[in-house]
Amino acid sequence: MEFQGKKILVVGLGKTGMAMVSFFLKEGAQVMISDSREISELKEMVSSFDRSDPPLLLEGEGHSPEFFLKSDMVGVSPGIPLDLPALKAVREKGTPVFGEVEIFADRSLTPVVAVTGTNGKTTTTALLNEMLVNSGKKTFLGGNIGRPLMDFILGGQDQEIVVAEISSFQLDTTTRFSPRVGLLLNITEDHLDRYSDFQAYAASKASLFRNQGEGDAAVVNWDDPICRSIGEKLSGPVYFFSRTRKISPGAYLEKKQALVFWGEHQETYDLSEFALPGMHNRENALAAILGARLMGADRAAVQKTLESFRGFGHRLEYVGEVNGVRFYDDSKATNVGAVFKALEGFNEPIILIAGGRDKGGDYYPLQKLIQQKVRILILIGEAREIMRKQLGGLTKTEFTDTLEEAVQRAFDQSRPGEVVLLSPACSSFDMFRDYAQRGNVFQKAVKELGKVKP
Ligand code: UMA
Ligand code: ADP
Repeated sequence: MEFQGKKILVVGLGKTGMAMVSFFLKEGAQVMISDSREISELKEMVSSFDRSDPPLLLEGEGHSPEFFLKSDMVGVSPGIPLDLPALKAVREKGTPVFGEVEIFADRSLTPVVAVTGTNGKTTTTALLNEMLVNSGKKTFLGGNIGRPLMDFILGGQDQEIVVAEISSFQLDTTTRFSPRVGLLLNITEDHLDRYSDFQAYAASKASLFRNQGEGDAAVVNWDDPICRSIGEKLSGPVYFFSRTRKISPGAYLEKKQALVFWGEHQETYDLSEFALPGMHNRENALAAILGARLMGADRAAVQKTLESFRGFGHRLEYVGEVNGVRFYDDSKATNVGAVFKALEGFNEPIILIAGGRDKGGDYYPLQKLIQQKVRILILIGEAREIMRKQLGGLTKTEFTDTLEEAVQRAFDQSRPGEVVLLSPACSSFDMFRDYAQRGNVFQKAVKELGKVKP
């Protein structure tokens, strides 16, 4: 891809957009920027680029076809809906539209291990990265996990492996990305506010493998029927992981052990010191072990990492105990699949706090678990009416206006031995900046209830 002297439009000036602007300027392009933020904010954001000749062309407060049509190429950020009228206009004209992963694919020959799936991406990507680092490998960790892959290109590409978390949004704007090893963790309903239907979303995830060739490999969840059917259609080597079936080559969970089969040869990893909660995290561990070993991690380092890895906050994070009631912050559970796994993991009666911004999917898959395990359902946010319609008849259900009130109501009605769980099944943007802020507000409210025992 040639950028020198071209007029390149960057759509969205978040982390990805800022990295793309740096890159295109370095390449000698004339850069245009379009963002929904106010123009004054955009000016402030680009002031660090110190560019007056030729000046950066800015469009604020929206995206107009007129502005877009002035460009020769368009680099879009992952959060930008691809059906934007202005994007349609440039596509009709034949102007190339791509995301930063496409530029990465064009400019890098470094082997990539990439993780996608509806849930568990961040956890698995970080675990796998740690396994490689503990094996002495020099890695670049990036992608949807929070650091654009563009930073690898801008940083001189001096790592030997790129470990990438890849979202479906990122897959939608690349045609050439091809990981040496691709991991597909699971596919359940999410982001249906952006995709036409579930099939389109699943197809986006499957596209992780579309360019793989000789020497590449896929690591795929056998227990997830959609992933399995994608894996079975691949022509290259597939390493399935499963909690229900021993497959060779592949990985299998047997009590507190991970058994890995490489044809004739077998390896065993001890998971008794693995600190992350729930069976889903053991599935993530199986995937990470396979991915790391396929990328050259050594066995002892993989075992050591399983014992030392502590994961991240807001993912079924234990907050503490007040008067015999245990509180868990699962604010990162922004879809039904994650909440399903959270509920599955408890044997105690649960008071569930859920709700937020709806993403267009169904809450029905939670019905059985709500009926079996949730004693009280407290709903907050924009989605509370639709959630009450689909889940409300199954258990005692209430509304509160704030998360703090929800925590207080949960505590007032709780009994010793019960669990209060924040696992929203929705995004946080109706009431909070992001999932982390929502989780922090929850944790603060718990701490204000009284003496919290660790
Ligand atoms: N914007 C517009 N028009 C719009 C929407 C947004 O101009 O219609 C602007 C915003 O004003 C803002 C910019 O676009 O200035 C934000 O762009 P972005 O949403 O693409 O965000 P980035 O900061 O570039 O972050 C992106 C990923 N965000 C999304 O996919 C929504 C980050 O994943 C990722 O960490 C980062 O690139 C680095 O690769 C976040 C995420 O929520 C964590 N991902 C989704 C998820 O995990 O479910 C897919
Ligand atoms: P992602 O990056 O895909 O959002 P995270 O590791 O951040 O994944 O976890 C997001 C949510 O999904 C958390 O609530 C976590 O408990 C849950 N989760 C993690 N792994 C899995 C899995 N394999 N299946 C279902 N839910 C999972």
